[in-house]
Amino acid sequence: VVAVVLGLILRQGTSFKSTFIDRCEQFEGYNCEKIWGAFEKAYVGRDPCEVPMEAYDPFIAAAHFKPACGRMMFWSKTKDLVHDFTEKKDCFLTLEDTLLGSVVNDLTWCGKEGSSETFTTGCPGWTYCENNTVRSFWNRASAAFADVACGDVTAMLNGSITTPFNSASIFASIEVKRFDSSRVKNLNVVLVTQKNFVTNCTNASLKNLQKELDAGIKYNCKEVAEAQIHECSSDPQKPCGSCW
Ligand code: ZNA
Repeated sequence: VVAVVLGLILRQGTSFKSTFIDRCEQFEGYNCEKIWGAFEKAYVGRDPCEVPMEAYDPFIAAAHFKPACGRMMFWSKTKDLVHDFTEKKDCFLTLEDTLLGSVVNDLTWCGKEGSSETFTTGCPGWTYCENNTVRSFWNRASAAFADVACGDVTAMLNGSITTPFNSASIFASIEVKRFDSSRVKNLNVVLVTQKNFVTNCTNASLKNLQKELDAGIKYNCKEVAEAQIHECSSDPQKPCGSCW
């Protein structure tokens, strides 16, 4: 009994790291122990509300990746739909499909002052404090993903809300601002609509999106029914370019 309890305690302490390493090893050509070390340095031993996004710079440098021009997919308020689509159809890559985002997707983690451990409970929530461990990670990883965006870039936005382009979102506050016209040719917005959708491509927030874009980046918006996206992702016969 003692051994089992001890085992459980030890396993709890190492499970975050082993999940990180296992996910990292799905990608070829990276030193996952080194990437873990760089990641951990960002927050271990720190107040979990005082982790600025720059703390993850060494992780970003260690997990450098090659952009997939023309296939990069951004999203805001469409998390489940977009990942269902990218999982089933090998057309686009979201941040969560790359090493950068996949190692901690859907996880919570933080450190504590005076401790060298990684905790997965008792961490500050997304809005509890601005510079929290998890939020700063996504700010930094999103910035890195947007920095290398190239060719035609796609963004799946939610047409069932009144402000699909919300200035408080990471997509608006970080990613769009980093698209550089020397690399990005077009931004193609896929505005996902449901039955009683409240928004279309003439939406005021989408006007702001166009204003925010670096001069020289062309803009396109298309309303696409959510059902059409589901149909397309579940039909292996349909080629990438035919979904919208
Ligand atoms: N995979 C993630 O958990 C994640 C990914 C979290 C945050 C950002 N991202 C990047 S940024 C992603 O690759 C997209 O390209 C970008 C989407 O960020 P967004 O524009 O801020 O979109 P969103 O739908 O508002 O938020 C994205 C995700 O952030 C959500 O699904 C949540 O996991 C998290 N989040 C955002 N706001 C809150 C929140 N979680 C808890 N409370 C919140 N208020």
